[in-house]
Amino acid sequence: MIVYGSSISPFVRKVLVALAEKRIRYEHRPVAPQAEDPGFRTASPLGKIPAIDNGGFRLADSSAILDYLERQSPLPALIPADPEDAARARWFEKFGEVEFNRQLSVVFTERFLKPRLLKVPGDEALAQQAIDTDLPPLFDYLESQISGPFLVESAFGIADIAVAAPFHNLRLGQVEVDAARWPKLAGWVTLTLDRPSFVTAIAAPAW
Ligand SMILES: N[C@@H](CCC(=O)N[C@@H](CS)C(=O)NCC(=O)O)C(=O)O
Repeated sequence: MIVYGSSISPFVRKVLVALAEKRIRYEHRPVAPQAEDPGFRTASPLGKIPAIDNGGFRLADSSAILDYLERQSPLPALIPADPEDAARARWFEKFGEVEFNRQLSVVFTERFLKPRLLKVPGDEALAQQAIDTDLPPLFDYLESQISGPFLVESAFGIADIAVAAPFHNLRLGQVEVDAARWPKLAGWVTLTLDRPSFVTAIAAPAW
């Protein structure tokens, strides 16, 4: 299987973590969004990362890809069998992708992407607004939901993958969860990002 996309993307990271958890072998091509690579553009009609090509089966979108991987290689299960747990896992996946990603990408863009990669100044006021005002309610919510090592059920799965993946981008924006204010969240983030699958995904080439 070929996986397209820079590991700096939280969505690509989701796919790399799921592949590592399921011990599926892959070839990583760390292309940037909208890259001209013809194989990538066929797999990703909108030019977004990630995308995969599994022996000619091409697919974009991290959620669609994780669904496909789950059906192709059911073990270890990353989507719970119980209907309510599965629904909650999906909720957390969407929460990670939409609400959380929207706020953290402000921090990531202004503090990392612009100054470090695009070589233009970032807007620190925008980053600070996200850190001081927009992210804390989301952290409060996550703190209220954590009662064990995993977000849903008694096993690691897509909820943990999708919500933890963006936290690495926050780290790149020099933001760590304040353990005094959000102790359960801080512990869960550290535990999850320290998993071998996350360590491998984070270390994968960005370009
Ligand atoms: N829902 C998609 C989102 C993918 C996405 O937005 N990726 C970003 C990079 S983090 C991208 O490729 N953006 C380029 C663009 O929107 O043109 C997924 O889960 O894969």
